[in-house]
Amino acid sequence: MGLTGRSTGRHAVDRAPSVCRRSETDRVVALAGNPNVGKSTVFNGLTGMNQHTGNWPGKTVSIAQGRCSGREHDYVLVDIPGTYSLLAHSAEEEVARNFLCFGDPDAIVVVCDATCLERNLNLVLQTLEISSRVLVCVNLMDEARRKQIHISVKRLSERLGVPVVGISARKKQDLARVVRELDALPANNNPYRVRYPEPIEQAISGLQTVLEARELKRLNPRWLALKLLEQDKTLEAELQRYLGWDILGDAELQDCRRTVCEALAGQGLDGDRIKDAMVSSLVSAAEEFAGETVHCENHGYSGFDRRLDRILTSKHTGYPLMLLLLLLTFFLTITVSNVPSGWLSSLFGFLEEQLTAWFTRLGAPDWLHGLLVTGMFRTLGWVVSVMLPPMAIFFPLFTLLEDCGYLPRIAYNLDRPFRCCNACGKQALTMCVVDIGIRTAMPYSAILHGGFLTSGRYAAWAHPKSGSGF
Ligand SMILES: Nc1nc2c(ncn2[C@@H]2O[C@H](COP(=O)(O)OP(=O)(O)OP(=O)(O)O)[C@@H](O)[C@H]2O)c(=O)[nH]1
Ligand SMILES: [Mg+2]
Repeated sequence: MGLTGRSTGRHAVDRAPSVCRRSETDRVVALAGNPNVGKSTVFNGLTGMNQHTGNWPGKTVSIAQGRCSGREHDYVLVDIPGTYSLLAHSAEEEVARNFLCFGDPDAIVVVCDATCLERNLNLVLQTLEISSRVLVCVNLMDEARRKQIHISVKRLSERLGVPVVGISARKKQDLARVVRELDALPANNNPYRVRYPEPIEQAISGLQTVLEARELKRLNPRWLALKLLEQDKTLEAELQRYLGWDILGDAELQDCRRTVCEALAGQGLDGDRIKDAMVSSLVSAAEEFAGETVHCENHGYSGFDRRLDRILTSKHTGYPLMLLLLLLTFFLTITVSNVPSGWLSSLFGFLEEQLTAWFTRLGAPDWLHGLLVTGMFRTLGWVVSVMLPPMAIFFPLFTLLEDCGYLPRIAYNLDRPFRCCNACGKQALTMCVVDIGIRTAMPYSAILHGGFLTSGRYAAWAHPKSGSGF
C-alpha cells in the first residue's frame, strides 16, 4: 500500500475488464456515480450479491458484475468505481471512464446523491455526452427528506431529456422501480447537450464533420471531438485500442485538429484553458439545473459545513490545522497508548508469575515451563500489550475523523503535493494508515529480534528465571 509503483498511475488500473453475458439478449448496464452515493448498495440490492468495489488508492481498482432480471430483459449489472468526472484524474476514475466510454454498456445508470445533487449533475451531464441510454437514479432520498431538501424528479427528467427516478437504495420497492425504468428505457432519448463557449463549439463541429466519416463503433462523434480537443494522452491510448485503427495517425483528422487548436489558441484557449472552459460550462449547467429542481427548506443546513470548509481547506489555516490534528492523533496513538500498554504488560507479568508458581508446584520440567510460559505465553503477552492499545486508539480516532468528513479535506489539501509524485491526495490517507501500521508493528519486529527487551518498560518483562527471554 502507500506510494508504490503498483499503486500509482497506470499499474493500479485493471485493464480491459470483460463482461460475462450469458446470452446475446442480456443487456449490460453500468452503474456509475460519484463516490459514496450508493452504487454498490443498488448493485447488491439488485443482484443479491455482497460486493464492495475497492476504489481507494493503494489497491488495484476494478469493476464488479452481477445479474438481475426485469420483466422485459435480463441484465448484467456492472458496479464501477466512483468518479466525479469523466475527465479522469486518478486510476479509479480511469477505470470508470474506460468502462463507460469503451466498455460498450447497453445503458448507463447514473446514481446521484440527493443531498448534493448539483455536484452529481456534473457527471450526469458528461454521461449524456457519451450515451443516450441513460437512467438517472437520485438516491438517498430519505436523507434528503431528513435535511428538508425537496427534489422535483419530474422537472429534472424534463430538463435532462432522460428518465429520472428518486429512490432510497435500501428499500426493495425502490429498487424494483429502477428495474421497471430500465425495462422501459427508450432506445433513443434526446438528452440535453451542454453548450460550450462559441469557439469550442466551432472547433467541435469542425472535428465532428471529419469524424462522422470514420468508423467509430458506438462512440458519439461530438463527444469524441471534445476529447480530441482535450488532448488527454491516457484517453487517446484507450481510444486507439478500442477503435482498432490508428486515429492519431489519421493525417486528415490530425490536420483538422491542428487547425482548430490553432484557431482556439488564437482566441486565448490553449492547453488547460480548453479544459477549464469545458469544466466551467458543465458546472454552470449543473448549477442551473439544480437551481430549477432542488428546493431546500432549511437554507442554513450547509452553512456551517461551508464555513468549516473555508477554515479547514484554506491556504493559511488548512495545513497548520491538518498537521495539528494528525500530530494529536499520532501523539495519542504512540505516546498515550504507553499507559494501557504498561497496564497490560503488568497484568501479563503478574499472570506469568502465577503460571510459573503453578508449574513449580506441579513439579513440571523446565523445558515444558520454557515452552509454554516463557515461550508462548510471554510472546502472546508482549504482542497483545504492545500492539493492542495503539490499534484500539488509532482506528476509532481515524474512523471519527472519517465520519466527521475531515479525511476528504486532508485529501483535498494534499492533492497538489501528491500530484508531483504522480499520485493523488487520497493516497495520503493510505500512507497514514501504513505509517501507523509500521509504528505499531515496529516494536513487534523488534521483540522478534530481541533488541526491544532492553528498552523502557519492556525490560521489566525479562523473567527472573529465564534471564533475557528469547
Ligand atoms: N440512508 C441511506 N443510506 C444509503 C442509501 N444508499 C446507500 N446508503 C449508504 O451509503 C453508504 C455508501 O454506499 P455504497 O453503496 O458503498 O456507495 P458507493 O457509491 O458504492 O461508494 P464507492 O464505491 O466508494 O464509490 C453506505 O453506508 C450505504 O449504506 C440510502 O438510500 N439511504
Ligand atoms: Mg461501491
